[in-house]
Amino acid sequence: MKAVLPIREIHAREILDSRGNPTLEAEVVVENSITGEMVRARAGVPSGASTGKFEAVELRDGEVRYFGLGVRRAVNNVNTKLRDALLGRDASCQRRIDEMIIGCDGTQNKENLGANACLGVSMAAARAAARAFHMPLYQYLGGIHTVEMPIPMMNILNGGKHADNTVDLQEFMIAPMQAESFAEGLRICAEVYHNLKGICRERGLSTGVGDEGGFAPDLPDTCAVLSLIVEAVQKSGHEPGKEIRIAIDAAASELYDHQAGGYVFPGESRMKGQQVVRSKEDMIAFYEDLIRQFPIFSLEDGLDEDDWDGWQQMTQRLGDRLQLVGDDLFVTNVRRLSAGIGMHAANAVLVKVNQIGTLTEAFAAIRLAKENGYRTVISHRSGETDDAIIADIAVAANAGQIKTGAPCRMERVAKYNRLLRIEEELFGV
Ligand code: 2PG
Ligand code: MG
Repeated sequence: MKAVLPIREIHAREILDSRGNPTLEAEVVVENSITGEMVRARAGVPSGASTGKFEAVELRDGEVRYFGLGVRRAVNNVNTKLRDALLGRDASCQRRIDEMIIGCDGTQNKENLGANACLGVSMAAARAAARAFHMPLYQYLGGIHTVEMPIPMMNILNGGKHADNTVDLQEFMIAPMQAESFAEGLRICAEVYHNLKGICRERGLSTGVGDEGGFAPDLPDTCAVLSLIVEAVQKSGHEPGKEIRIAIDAAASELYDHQAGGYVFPGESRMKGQQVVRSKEDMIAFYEDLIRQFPIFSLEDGLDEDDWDGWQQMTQRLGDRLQLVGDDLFVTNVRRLSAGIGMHAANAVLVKVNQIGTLTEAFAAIRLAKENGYRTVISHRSGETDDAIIADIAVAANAGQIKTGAPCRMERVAKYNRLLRIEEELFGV
């Protein structure tokens, strides 16, 4: 069959991400075989800091330049191998394009070409196809199924690997539970963010921000963080637990210490002058205590990525009261997700396209989650570009939730702004 949108050119380059590290940007040119029109689109690949060890491989050069973080090898793989494999192929069939990318790489974890190379091309091809059809990307990806805007999980306070403060858990987020629209929810959360800044300033706490734009003050422990957030919510005129609820990404794989045989909290240890280590049982009890005191509805990566047994226990104990999101645990990988579903580990999945390396595989993970009653949260990475594709994906997949940082730093805000435009297009608000 003649290609509807034959790919005419593929090109990648090295650009910088929001942390000043190199990442890959890909461009795909397609020809609309009906009109003869040539259409070009590009996509930027994000990059994590608290990376799960089961993620697809992000290919880095390991040379002196950029402290080893250059992506010239991945760029070269796009400009040679992927280009050769895909020129002339039909961009209007994303599944086939992605299968070819996967086949060209030939490994389980994309270590050959690099998930960064694969994803750049996968995303740019989708965007080029949408553009060639004169369709918004969310509509191209989701068709007539696009019916729902995601609820934002807005990060307002950073810790862990995303900041140099004493806060041990990585992300503290707020979600507007009763907002009439995405735009209204965004306003509510942004106002809380500003009030949190005011409170920090009044208390002499730092108002500098972490990698995802949330504030990053030194605080004694997790309860102190949550109390501050509750105060900011109240100051904004909202009832914590009703209009606004709290989500945490503990990123516990980063805290787990094999030698210590448990989860080490370095910041809390420093503030208390004694080493704080929690076993998996302690961690579950710790979360249970937190949800008793604070209106937390969602907990991501509460335990280590290898601790299936702990995840099962935690899900049994807290799963009826809490959304338990697997990020490093599942790494957007259908194999790990189906294992987790079989074990009743977690009840939601975080979806990061670069953890797996193609759009088709990310959508497969979303589908599998939904079929099994697991909730889905589309997510940015701590290292981002100005590419807002996750906004389109969240809408296309009716994912329900998106986490994309603070309303601060343009690489985060770009996603929120894209969602505002999509909402206007879809629902006229
Ligand atoms: C996470 C992400 C995004 P990173 O752990 O969920 O917030 O962080 O991109 O550093 O893995
Ligand atoms: Mg996470």
